[in-house]
Amino acid sequence: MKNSILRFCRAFWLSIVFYPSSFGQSPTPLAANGRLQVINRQLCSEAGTPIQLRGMSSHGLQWFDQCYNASALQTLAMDWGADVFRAAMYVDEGGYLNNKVGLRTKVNQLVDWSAQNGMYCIIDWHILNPGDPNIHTADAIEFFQLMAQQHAGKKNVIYEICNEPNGVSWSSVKGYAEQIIPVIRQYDPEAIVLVGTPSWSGAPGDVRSNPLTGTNAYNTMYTFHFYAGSHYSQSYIDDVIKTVPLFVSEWGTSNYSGNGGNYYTNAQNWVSLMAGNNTLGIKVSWCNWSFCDKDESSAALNPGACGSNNWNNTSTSGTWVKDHLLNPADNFGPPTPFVSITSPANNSTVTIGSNLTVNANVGNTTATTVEFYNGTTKLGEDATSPYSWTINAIQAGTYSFTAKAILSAGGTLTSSAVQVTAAPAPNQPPTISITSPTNTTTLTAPATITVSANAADSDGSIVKVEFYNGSTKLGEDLSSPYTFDWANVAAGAYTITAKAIYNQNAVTTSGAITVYVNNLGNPTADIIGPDCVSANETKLFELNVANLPNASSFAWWCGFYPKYDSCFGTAL
Ligand code: IDC
Repeated sequence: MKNSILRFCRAFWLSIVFYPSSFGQSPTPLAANGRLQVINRQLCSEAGTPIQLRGMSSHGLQWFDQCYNASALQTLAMDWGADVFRAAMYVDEGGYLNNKVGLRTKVNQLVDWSAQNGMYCIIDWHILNPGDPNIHTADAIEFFQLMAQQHAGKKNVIYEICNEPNGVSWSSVKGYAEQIIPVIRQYDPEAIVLVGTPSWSGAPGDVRSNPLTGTNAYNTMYTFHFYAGSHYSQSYIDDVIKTVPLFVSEWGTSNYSGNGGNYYTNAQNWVSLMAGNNTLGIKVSWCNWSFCDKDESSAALNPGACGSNNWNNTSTSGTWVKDHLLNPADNFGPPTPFVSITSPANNSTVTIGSNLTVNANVGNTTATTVEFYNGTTKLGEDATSPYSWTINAIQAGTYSFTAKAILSAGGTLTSSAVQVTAAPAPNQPPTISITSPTNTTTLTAPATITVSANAADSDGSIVKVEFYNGSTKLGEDLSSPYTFDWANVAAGAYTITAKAIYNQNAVTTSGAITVYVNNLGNPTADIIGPDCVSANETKLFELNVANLPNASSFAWWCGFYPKYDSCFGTAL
């Protein structure tokens, strides 16, 4: 039976009773999948089944209000087979910042109409011009706090926090995301959050070297947007989805302008990749741009369709996309049983001699026992959940752990392997600090500067400590207490450091101290100026700062001679 007929039946029952699934119709996408989650970069149902959501994005809510009412959303769910509706709420361009209350009300209605029709709803903070999401962080925080408070606990809400960052780096977008995600999580801790990527959500690969972490990464996906007339980078995306959880929250059959024809051959290539035809078989969810009746080739409805509530009056693009929403029909199938090793992480390293616990999780089925293996060697087994096995004082080597569940219903299920290396603890560098003289000590030339340092190493031994003036080595000491006498030092300011060299070739440099040496009591060297001044004569005396690097005051005196005053000065 075709999905469209099933959906028609659901629409029929919906109009009579409120809850269609009790009558044996196919459950709605929301009823079938419940609260979504991200497992191993894959969007999954509440039960842990990998799923793909397909649906439509609105155009700008501020421009096409009449396209987004209760009957439109019902038709999208029932006739189009949409699993998800994206509410594209432009921030600028006459959008949210122009009409905050009105657009919040509209988004709230769209969330609820989506839920009533069994669809997920993406709340899209549609930044586009300007492209830096950080420009409106304060408004975004306020908006997402209100949204998360309003919709907390509803299973159908997905938050998209920045549509298409452009002219801005990933690290800057990440900084924005790190401010917004906690605001959402405070009220709606489990919801899926979508984060835009640089270059109009065209560069999700930028995330790879610097992804969000911790709770900011939990149930978070990154967006990729493509337009079939402009984007042909399938092999790039096939590679990116190996490491980055991806959601295509917007794509069009047109070129990137939203217009300029339809490119169905390339659109088919993308739809096929997103359906799971990629190296790892990952299903990528998508929303098509756009469900509106604007006269542009990406629009799914013919001009005038919205004003007459004619939601099946599709353009050529709308006809193509609707067909690809309905065929193949959704397959949200029964949850797949699985066993997986939850820790340690794949490709992790542990310290030789430590105790390592391997933890396994059995889902969507029950097990009587879980056996733990290193390669083909059985390590042991656990009959109670949470399942684990501990290796005491692990020896050097490379391990390949698997967990094998002996199922209650008979048969076995084996996890994928987790590789772990047991290696020596990473080398700890030595510590060193100068204990004397204290920073900014002032001495008199010719000075002897006695430098002393404390140096230690927790997992090795100190070979020697070297003492430096700037980058010039002064000397070294091979044994503790480490000290060096720098004798006969002329006036000047000196930056002194000490380096601890230890037996594994690592070096730690101490913090620097500055020592000042002044030429006290040497008036002729310290003072630039005349030897003698006549009575009542004004003459300039200058300090020779090269000799007096740290002088804090200046004193001068004059002796009386029959004819002249003779004056001397010095620094203190
Ligand atoms: C386009 C609309 C077009 C509108 C323009 C400016 O199709 O009618 O005039 O925005 O607001 C995106 C954006 C999306 C664009 C779309 C097509 O997310 O807002 O819509 N597009 O240009 N990214 C790439 C393409």
